[in-house]
Amino acid sequence: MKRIFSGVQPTGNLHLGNYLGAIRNWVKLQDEFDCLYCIVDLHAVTVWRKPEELTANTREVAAGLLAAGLDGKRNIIFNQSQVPGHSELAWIFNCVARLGWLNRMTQFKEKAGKNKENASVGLFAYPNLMAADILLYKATHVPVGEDQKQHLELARDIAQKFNNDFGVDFFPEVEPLIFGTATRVMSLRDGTKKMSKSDPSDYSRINMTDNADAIAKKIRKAKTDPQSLPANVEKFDARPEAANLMGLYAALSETSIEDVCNRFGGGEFSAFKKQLADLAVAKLVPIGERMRRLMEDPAEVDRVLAQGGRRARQLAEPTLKEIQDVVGFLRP
Ligand code: AQP
Repeated sequence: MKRIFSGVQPTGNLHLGNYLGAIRNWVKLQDEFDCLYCIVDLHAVTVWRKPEELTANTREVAAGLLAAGLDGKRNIIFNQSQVPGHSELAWIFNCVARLGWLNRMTQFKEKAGKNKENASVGLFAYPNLMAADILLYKATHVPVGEDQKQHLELARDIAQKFNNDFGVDFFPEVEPLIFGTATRVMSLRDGTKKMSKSDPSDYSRINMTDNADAIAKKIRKAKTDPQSLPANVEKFDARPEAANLMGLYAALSETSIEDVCNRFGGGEFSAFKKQLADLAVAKLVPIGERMRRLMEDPAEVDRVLAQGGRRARQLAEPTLKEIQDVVGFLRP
């Protein structure tokens, strides 16, 4: 059986990068795989969050997933803290993974910044929890963006070391699913920085709840360079903002980047931005409207999450018991 596990942090401001790089692909995968989509609130608290914001963001992300077309019946949609097995398996993996492995994780270095000594232990051990998320359900495939590739490699290493240490063939090999387009949508203010929920500038990202005016304004104000649009991808390295906007057009219209270069290359940014804005509005506004309606009905969102939590626990509990037996924990 092919099983997908994927997660998104409830850190507010779901954006076009989350949609194109992850959620839209998840919607396609639900036809082919048995899928668990998890709102990873345990990961979110590796950085301090206001409790009421964490709760609200969890509901907002759930609403975003449902509004984008994920079916709460066909998929298991839940927030991570409802299933204690994630934390329990993460502890075992804390004892399997080596310090040296975690020291190599580039995302910790980026997120901890200069003041590494002051980062939480949870932020450092984050990849072990991610390995637990995936392996608790013996997921076979994980859709990953560029930035998560290193963590998935680590999950594979942990699974292998666990199997070797205990002389078992317990955890399957997890395969990455990498999608061709929009693996890294960049900030509208700086084409070298990832579009991110936590960027202080709201103009850096298009939020899934932005209305048509906000989307058009953000695209109009997006940073560009003084030249006309590049006619081929060879120019992209030197022109990150043009590459990002043209990449967005390709991803939203589901055409190739070469087609976008052929169609708009040599043209002016202003005319292109109008077309990009129309396209983004057509794709995102209906999702944003559904999302807002769902956010006005938190009971319905909570019902989907509660049902997902129950189903996830049912899947996780027997696996966790088997893991405890492998490790030798007494279950009297
Ligand atoms: N800019 C992006 N381009 C393409 N894909 C992206 N994803 C996130 N940003 C981009 C993908 O969305 C999924 C969920 O991501 P996440 O919210 O769990 O974590 P993140 O990657 O840390 O996202 P942010 O926006 O940068 O959040 P903050 O600012 O809170 O750290 C993942 O599949 C991710 O690849």
